[in-house]
Formats: sequence, structure tokens, C-alpha cells
Amino acid sequence: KVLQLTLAVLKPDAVAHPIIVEALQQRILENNFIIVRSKDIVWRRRDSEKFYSEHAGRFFYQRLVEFMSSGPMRAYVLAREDAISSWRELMGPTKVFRAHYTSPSSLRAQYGLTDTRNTTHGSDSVESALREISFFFPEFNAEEWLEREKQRARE
Ligand code: DAT
Ligand code: MG
Repeated sequence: KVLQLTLAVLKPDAVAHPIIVEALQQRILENNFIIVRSKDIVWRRRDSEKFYSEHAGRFFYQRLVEFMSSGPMRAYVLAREDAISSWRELMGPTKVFRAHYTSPSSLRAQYGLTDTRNTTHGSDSVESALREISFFFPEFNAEEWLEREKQRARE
């Protein structure tokens, strides 16, 4: 089976607490994701605004960009079969309230504080995964990695 790549981010609410980072990283590994790259990063406000430009103008946008540049984050390039949808499923729904009801064992249900401070980010499509990986890891060539992975799967 061919591996897929996704971008996973532990948001500032999670990274503020080392024990939560530890627990989240444990969940990543337990769920058979391979950590291909990882880094700790702090955003300027303009990084936040750029990353979330699709949400510009929404009522939560200011809150969101403020929060995402409020402290350190940990970003991962994760590989797995169906990495994108598997990571989204493990995270649970965007809204913590909904997460509690529909996916009580998800990361957002267990660690999320509010709809904004919801612990984790995950890419939502193949295109956004490539875009977001290069946003966080400009030095990492995801397309080349995936090409090599396809070769490997053929052999
Ligand atoms: P996701 O992070 O699940 O992909 P999204 O792309 O719709 O969700 O939104 C990006 C982030 O914006 C989300 O993680 C938290 C914030 N956000 C979204 N909807 C919100 C809402 N109704 N209230 C507060 N924050 C919200
Ligand atoms: Mg999204």
C-alpha cells in the first residue's frame, strides 16, 4: 500500500503543556503514523493571516490568527496509508462541543478547550497537504518524497 503525507500541527494551547504534547505524540505513534519531519515553530501574526486566508472575514478570524501566533506550535509531516483522512478522524470535528458528542475519544474532545483553541490542525485534502507542508517545511520536498514512495510500492 502507498503512503500518503499530511501536515499535523499541535496548536499553542497544546504546546503550552508539555504533558499534553507528550500525550498527543503518543497518540500519533500509536495510530501508526510515521513522523517524517517535525519542528517547533512560532508564528508572526502575518504567518497566521496567510495560512488561514481562506477564513478571512469570518467572525472567528481575528481570534484565530491571534491565537495561532500566541505561542509555540509543533508541526509534523506524517506518513501513513490514508494519512489525511486518518489524521482528521483522530483529531475529531472542529468544534469541541461536537467532538464531545460524536467522537469522545478524539484529540479535540480530549484536549480541546474551545472552538478556537482546539489543540490540533490537519490538512483536509491532497492539495492542501502539499501546500501546508511547504508552508511549514519549505526545505522538505513532499512531491519528491511521494514519488519515491510510489516507486517503492511498485517494487
Ligand atoms: P479545521 O481546523 O477542522 O480544518 P476549519 O478549517 O473550518 O476547521 O477552521 C480552521 C480553524 O478556525 C479551526 O481549527 C478553529 C477555527 N474555527 C473554525 N470554525 C470556528 C468557529 N465556528 N468558532 C471559532 N473558531 C472556529
Ligand atoms: Mg481546515
